[in-house]
Amino acid sequence: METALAQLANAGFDLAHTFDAAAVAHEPGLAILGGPEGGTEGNTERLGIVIGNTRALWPPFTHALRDPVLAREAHPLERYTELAIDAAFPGARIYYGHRLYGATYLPLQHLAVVTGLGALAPSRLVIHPVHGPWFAMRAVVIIDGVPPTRVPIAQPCRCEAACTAALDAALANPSSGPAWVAVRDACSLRASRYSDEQIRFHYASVW
Ligand code: B12
Repeated sequence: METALAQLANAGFDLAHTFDAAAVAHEPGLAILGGPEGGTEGNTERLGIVIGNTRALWPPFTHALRDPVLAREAHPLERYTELAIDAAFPGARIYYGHRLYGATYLPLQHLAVVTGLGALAPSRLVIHPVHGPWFAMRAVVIIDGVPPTRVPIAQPCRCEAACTAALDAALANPSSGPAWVAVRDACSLRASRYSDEQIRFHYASVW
């Protein structure tokens, strides 16, 4: 697992949060993580890992975009994510945040909250204790192993009225990229803020 995670960190996926996949399988939308055995206690394939990234993604991803095949993809970041995670964990069960399973996405925000990766703020963004709102969750990998016990964490940021005001402003103007960036910027934890270039890329559809 360490080698696979080091390989992913090199590719810019520098967050790996382990949890017990069987323990969360009863949560809404997360039954799929329990696996074919339905997440029973005897299931050994229950070490879940949320793979994510911070601003560390940007240099390796922009380097990879020099490949014209990747650059021509409709969703190059999604493709880059799949290539990197599939290569790091060949044969593992992998669930991607951008793919539909049945009719829904895997509810990664809910998973992050119940496993203590972060806490949900009034802005409805999950806040990481170090990176604040400046991180993304990309996939969940399930492998054999002994999982840790995780519990939800307390909200790590000071939520001033600015946080909800920024969300209300964005909801009133949902096609405004800058309004959605302001929701993240309203958080008191800002040390890991993405570069302007990375922000523009992630908010391109609403810029
Ligand atoms: C679908 C989706 C969207 C849709 C929302 C459609 C809708 N409202 O119906 C769109 C494309 C608009 C979107 C936008 C954004 N999203 Co979005 N989105 C998702 C996705 C893929 C699935 C959410 C889902 O359906 N969950 C399942 C349902 C059952 O759970 P739910 O809690 O009811 O889900 C709702 C909320 O998650 C909400 N939502 C989704 N994104 C955001 C962002 C904010 C700020 C808010 C208030 C709500 C919200 O939409 C869902 C359906 O109603 C998740 C990744 C994942 N797999 O979880 C990312 C995710 C929730 N989004 C995220 C982000 C950051 C954003 C953006 C702020 C930035 C961006 N460029 O992606 C923008 C905000 C702009 C906007 N207009 O909302 C992050 C949140 C990270 C965090 N720290 O909490 C996630 C986890 C993706 C990631 N890579 O980390 N998103």
